[in-house]
Amino acid sequence: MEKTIVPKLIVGITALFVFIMILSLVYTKSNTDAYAVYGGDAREIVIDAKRFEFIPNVIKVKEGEKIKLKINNIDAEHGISIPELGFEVHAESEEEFVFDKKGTFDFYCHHYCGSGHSAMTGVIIVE
Ligand SMILES: [Cu+2]
Repeated sequence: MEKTIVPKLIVGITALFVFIMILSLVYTKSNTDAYAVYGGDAREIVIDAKRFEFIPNVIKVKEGEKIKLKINNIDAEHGISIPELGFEVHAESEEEFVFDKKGTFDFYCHHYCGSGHSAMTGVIIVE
């Protein structure tokens, strides 16, 4: 009896371990993309804005990708400006952009929001 239970236990524990590993991999993957919600033909990226940071502050997009940038103001009115590309998202709004130029582009808050306002920056990497 014991001879058959032990190998089954080992197989069971191994299967459970593999299952947990796969789950954690899936979770890690989805967590890095926590702000991306796929829908329609544009990929939606929600950026939380609060004094004095953007979360996330590094955004990766693919060249030619259509993105719906949405700003979620947590404490005050903030905005997103990508001067090099001529893109702007105003407080409590969303805009769609096609990123058709490869490179790294700085973005800033363009609503004055206090003493640390100028520190509210981030980058969009188009690859
Ligand atoms: Cu701001």
